[in-house]
Amino acid sequence: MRGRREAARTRRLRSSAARAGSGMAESRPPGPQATALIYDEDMTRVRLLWDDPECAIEGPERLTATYARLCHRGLAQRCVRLPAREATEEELELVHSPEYVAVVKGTQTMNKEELHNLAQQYDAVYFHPSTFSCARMAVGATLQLVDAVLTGAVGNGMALVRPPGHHSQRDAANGFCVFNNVAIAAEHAKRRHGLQRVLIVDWDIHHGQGTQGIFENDPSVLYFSWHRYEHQSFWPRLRESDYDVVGQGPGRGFTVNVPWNKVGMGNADYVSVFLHVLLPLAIEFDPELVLVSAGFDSGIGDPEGQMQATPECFAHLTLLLLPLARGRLCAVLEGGYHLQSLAECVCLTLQTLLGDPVPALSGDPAPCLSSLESIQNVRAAHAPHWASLRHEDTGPILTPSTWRGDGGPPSLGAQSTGTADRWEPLLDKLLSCSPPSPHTGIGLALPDSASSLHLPPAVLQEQGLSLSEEEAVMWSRLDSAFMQDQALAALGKLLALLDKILAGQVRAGIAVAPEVSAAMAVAIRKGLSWGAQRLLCVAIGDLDIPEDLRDNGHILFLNIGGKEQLEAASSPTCICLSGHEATEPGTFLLALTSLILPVAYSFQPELVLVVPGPGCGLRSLDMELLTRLLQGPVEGRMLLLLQDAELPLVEALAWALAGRALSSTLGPFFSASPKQASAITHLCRQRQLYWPMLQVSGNPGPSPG
Ligand code: X5A
Ligand code: ZN
Repeated sequence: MRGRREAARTRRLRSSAARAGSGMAESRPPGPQATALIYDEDMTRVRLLWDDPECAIEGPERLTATYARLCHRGLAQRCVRLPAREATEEELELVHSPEYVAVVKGTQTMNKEELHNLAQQYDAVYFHPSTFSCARMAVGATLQLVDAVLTGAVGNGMALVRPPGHHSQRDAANGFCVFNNVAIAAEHAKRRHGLQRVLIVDWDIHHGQGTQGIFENDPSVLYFSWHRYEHQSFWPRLRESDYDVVGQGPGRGFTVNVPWNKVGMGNADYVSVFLHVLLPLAIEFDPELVLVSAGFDSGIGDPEGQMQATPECFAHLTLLLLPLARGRLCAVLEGGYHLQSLAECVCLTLQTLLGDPVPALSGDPAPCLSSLESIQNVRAAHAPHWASLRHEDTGPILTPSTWRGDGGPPSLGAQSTGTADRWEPLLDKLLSCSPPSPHTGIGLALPDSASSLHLPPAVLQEQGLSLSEEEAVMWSRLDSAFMQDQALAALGKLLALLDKILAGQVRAGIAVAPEVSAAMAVAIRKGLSWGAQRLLCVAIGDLDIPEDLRDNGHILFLNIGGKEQLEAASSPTCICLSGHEATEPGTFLLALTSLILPVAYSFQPELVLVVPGPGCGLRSLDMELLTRLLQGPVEGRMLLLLQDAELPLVEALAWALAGRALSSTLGPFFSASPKQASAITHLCRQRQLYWPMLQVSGNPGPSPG
């Protein structure tokens, strides 16, 4: 019965997606990889009818300005447009009480005075005669998006909705929110689609206490929120927003709160929390669907948040979430009150959902002391509940009293607009810059024998240069007597492809070589001769950096799963996690989030070389994951060097370079062996003074050496 109804819904969705798409010249055809966008002008009808400075920021122009910019950038046109609809009362009651639904329904026929009186019963809420219809449409739009993603009609998507939802509770409106769009969607995904694990990522700058309350006992919904807190002095000023509130009963460990105790948090703080808190737990949880409570009051310039994360930061946050749930991600608008910043942040989020490479993350790649204390505290609070944190000797939880007030009095919260003004000039510069140029494609340097691969559209097949023996010897430092024609041809193709990447004609590429360690040395020499200042080489398996390239200040060499290298321990530019166990799934995922990505984000390379060498025991899924995520810190400029034998990998990795979601979910969690976990922790501590994003606590690390 349910199966049949589901199938009917799928057909409806597919045909409406096709209809919406056919009118637009550049629409991507609906399919598993398409990105959905839902926007309906009807949701601009709700507005504030009386004087209330607190609520005045939540106006219709939030949606119109955002949508206008999406169109201007050509992003809306690349999406599959799905129609919104009004949710049924039955759907609202998945989360809300019938009594509360009736109260909101009653506002349709109220006059201004009655609306005002009702609003007074709640905190920071206004009503309008169109509130009931708009709020039902905000829920309905969210459900349309979730249905489209879960039926496979699209890969991911975004819903631009008003009113927002995450403060709304079973029986109460709160903080501009009437119905809890995302909570209803999570419940719907569980009940109507049979999902067992849903992750909600709430990156709005306010605590979604409504969502937290609805799922506090529920282990099937992992709720993550960061929020401006300032030791409970920022709205909604709740004790239950602190890091030590982790859920109740069977839901213990499934509520994750990261309080920001200072304003001005920036890109490095946000990305650090994702790498060191959210991702390890999310990977262990292995969600089937990711819902993002996508509020952009956490972006720079916002008068509520007073934070400094730039629009590109949201591209990185999105990229970091896409490997989960096979990319089944639904972003649903919550807050965001600086119109230009909001619009730009939404653009970068949607662009990433569409698979475009993410732009560089600006600013100092070091989290501040206050955010490190929050990271330390939330990791300690969750260590009892998650295997991925259990090995951590997280140190004592710092109680607020030991550090409250250090660095000056807590800011006044929403009343102080000083920070926003100070950021205005930077913001203008940031937001007026021309739209990013369309990214260039992928290049492949493959042996002639490699044909009939199913590759993403518009890949360049490198024909190669013909190299003289002298040139080959110069680049490879190998005796030409050992070089066969095949090796010579591969070398010529590799150099030609790298030339194009370095010149920006091609963004990323894959080169296949008969001898990958020689190819790695050639690629590094080529990068240096071109003038690269920061080259990151991630080598997996038994690979060593050639003597002449060691301790070169421009190369950072990361070796995972190779032989023990004693000299490496003392070299700041050589980081080795040795032993074949290092490439087993559990250890590798831990190394990826806690070591590889933090080092890469701290180093800010111009080019990344990824080299699975002899004895590389990584699953192909882990190679896809590494390929997807390591593009973040390098604007997508990545060269993969594969051995001939790895040819079957080429296809999957070409798609990963082109921005496609992973081919499967990450699957059941494996934990790292205690020995490997402590080796990783040791490396991170040892290197955190060089690479600040490795830090996970406010305690200073040892001095290097
Ligand atoms: C959705 C959202 C904020 C309410 C702030 C009240 N609500 N001062 O961002
Ligand atoms: Zn908010």
